[in-house]
Amino acid sequence: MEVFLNNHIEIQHYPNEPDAVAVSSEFREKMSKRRSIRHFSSQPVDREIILNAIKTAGSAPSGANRQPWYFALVTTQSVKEKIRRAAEQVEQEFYDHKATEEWLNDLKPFDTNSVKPYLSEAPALIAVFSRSLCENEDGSRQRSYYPVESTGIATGFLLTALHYAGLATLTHTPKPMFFLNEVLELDKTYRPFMIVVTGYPKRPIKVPKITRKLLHQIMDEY
Ligand code: IYR
Repeated sequence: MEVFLNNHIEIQHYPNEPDAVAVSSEFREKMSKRRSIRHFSSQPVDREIILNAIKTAGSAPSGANRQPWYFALVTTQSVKEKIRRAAEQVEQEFYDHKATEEWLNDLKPFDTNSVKPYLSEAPALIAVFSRSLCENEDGSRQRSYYPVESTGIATGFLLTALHYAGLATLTHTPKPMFFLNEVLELDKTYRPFMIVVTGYPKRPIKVPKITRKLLHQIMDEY
């Protein structure tokens, strides 16, 4: 009889999946179809899909299981517009002054500029924050570990879940992003990580022609 630590439970996951290769290949194919979308239709999104995707994000691994993430789901038009105005100011500074020539040149294929209609047109914005200090149930504060790495993983889960449910996404990271704290009235323990824009794409769906690195370009075997 095996002995477990008394704070451990036995689980029955990880069956030997007979079609594992096919399953992994289908998943690869599905994920490879995700594209960053910059034009959204006004078609509403079932809130349940987004809540399920945020729950999925909340199941990500994190340092000492502190779950140091926070998701602000923004669907109120006036709040989206506030975020858009603030983000466009930051982006204007980027395009006019901060970005190097090289950076602007590298962005040319994506046809971006400081105007961000998607921030007010997409049905939902999910502002993702990481927290180096988190509240416990009793209101006391606890430090977290690897908050940014953990939140990055959770955001990957979020994007995957939204894509799996047929929603388009865009990751948007105007820098600096502290305007999110002001607009959403969140204190400085909430560190803005990313804005995930989601909804259905506006048709016809046009995206830049891009390629993906081949396996041998992104891995080696040792
Ligand atoms: N944040 C700016 C610029 C930008 C930067 C990178 I790196 C991109 O991959 C895309 C855009 C913007 O959103 O326009």
